[in-house]
Amino acid sequence: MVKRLVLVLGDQLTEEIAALREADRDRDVVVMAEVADEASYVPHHPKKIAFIFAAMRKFAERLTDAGWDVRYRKLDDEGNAGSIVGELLARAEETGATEILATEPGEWRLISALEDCPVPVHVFPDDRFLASHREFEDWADGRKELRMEWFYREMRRKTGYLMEGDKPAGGKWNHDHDNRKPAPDDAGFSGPMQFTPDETVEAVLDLVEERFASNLGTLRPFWFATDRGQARRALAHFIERSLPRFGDYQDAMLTGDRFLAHSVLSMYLNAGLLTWREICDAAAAAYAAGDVPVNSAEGFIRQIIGWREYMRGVYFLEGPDYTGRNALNHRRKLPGFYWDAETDMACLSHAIAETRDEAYAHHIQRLMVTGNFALLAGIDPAEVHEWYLSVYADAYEWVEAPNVIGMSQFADGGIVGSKPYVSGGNYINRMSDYCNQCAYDVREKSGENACPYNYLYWAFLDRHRDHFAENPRMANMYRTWDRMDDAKRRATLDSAETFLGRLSRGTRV
Ligand code: FAD
Ligand code: DLZ
Ligand code: SF4
Repeated sequence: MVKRLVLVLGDQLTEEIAALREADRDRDVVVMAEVADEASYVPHHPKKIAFIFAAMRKFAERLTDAGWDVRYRKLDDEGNAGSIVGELLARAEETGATEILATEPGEWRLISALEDCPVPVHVFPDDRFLASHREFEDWADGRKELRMEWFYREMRRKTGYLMEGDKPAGGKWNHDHDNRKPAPDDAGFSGPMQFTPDETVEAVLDLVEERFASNLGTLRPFWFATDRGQARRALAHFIERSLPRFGDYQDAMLTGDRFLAHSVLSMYLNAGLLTWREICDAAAAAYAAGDVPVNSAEGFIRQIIGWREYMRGVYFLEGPDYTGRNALNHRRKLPGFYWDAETDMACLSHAIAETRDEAYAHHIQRLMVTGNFALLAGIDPAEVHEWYLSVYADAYEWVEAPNVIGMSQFADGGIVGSKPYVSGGNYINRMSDYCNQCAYDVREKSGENACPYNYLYWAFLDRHRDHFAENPRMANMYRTWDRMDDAKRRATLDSAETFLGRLSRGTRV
């Protein structure tokens, strides 16, 4: 019988992936490849590349042990074709295969490359998600607004998580209001489980060190889980140690603690080492056992069956042009400090330095520090998108783009968010300990020493009045702005202009 090739990508590392389920172990050949195109279409963080390569190598070994014929190409193997399609064609020639089985990639870029492949590719839906494309399209069809909250409630009903009959456990669907505590000085969070690199990981670290030395990011120490067994231990550790306080401190930021009570599981989940179901089952079981309060269990499960599924739905619903949207016509270049953390703004310097060291920052740092600043400063969303896609270990376009283009930069014109996520320095001051070590003064509204978020916030609203003045959720802010006396308004706008001028000239800010 003619052999078929089975493509397994670097974020499809599970025996349950559709193409493997459809394949025949006795007949078909699995193709996995570390390739230059995937490793460099954006300048990925070295930890992200190392994580994916190490997890790919271990998964290939696991498939081989299970009896599959796996043809694995390392990045530095002689004759590496440099692209996924190139590797597929080389394997087709080698084996005589005339058909390829694949699972839908998570980026339009690669979906279209497979469509153009000269050997026919049968693409199966990626059913590692709770909602299929069809289900999301049906939900979205005819709605004026695609609000996550309504989608989430459907997913709660569908899964039965935290349901008491047809009512939500704890009496309400969403416990966000209880999840806004600033972190105490010494909350003693235990952080994610860390793993010592084994021989496979060390070999990958050496390769990445040699080949990707100029990419932003610290490679060592490297402590990520790189196989399913380790990822399962990291999950158990999180459920026991951190989930009970996840809700309370979900939005907090603390200089001395990079992870607080966050799970740091997104890279494992997105790469296929864990499933959404096992993560949510574990959280729901901990709640049922009385080990976790409802605000933590609900807040956590919402992120996964709500936000994560919703973001994927939006990416595939909106199509390949989504990443190019720029509803607010923002054109400024991304400041250099996003790459080296060299800024006097303590919040940005911390969030970016942590990103550089860990290929990780938690949600509020991504949204309200780096994202908020980029939006207030009018940075080109395409540049913001490329930065986020590069620097986080969990970043693939299907989840990164709707978070950045939609939720964070409002560049989709309000599909993901009904209003832009912007705030002045007060929000950051309330939720963190950054401001008391900052060169700027969060209480000052204008002038050289004032916190830049403060005046940029009003300048943003003023600049985009046409866009937002009619938005009922923003009417209060415009009233406050309009009530300010002229001199104060002028000083605010002057400060913003001076600051943005310095930013454009590349002067340190
Ligand atoms: P936790 O706080 O422990 O949350 C639990 C899980 O919920 C996460 O592991 C993740 O799978 C899921 N989750 C939470 N929020 C979201 C969300 N908004 N969208 C999708 N899933 C969510 N997440 C990514 O997985 N990849 C990205 O590239 C990415 N880019 C982002 C860019 C911006 C500007 C923003 C604001 C958010 C982004 N997120 C992204 C969402 C979120 O910040 C990360 O999922 C989260 O910080 C990962 O850390 P964690 O595992 O400790 O999450
Ligand atoms: C992100 C990534 C990287 C850095 N390298 C590889 C690779 O060498 N081989 C591979 O199969 N996949 C890699 N990936 C993940 C792909 O980029 C990912 O599958 C697509 O972006 C679709 O989500
Ligand atoms: Fe950030 Fe402003 Fe606080 Fe400084 S004062 S840390 S710039 S919010």
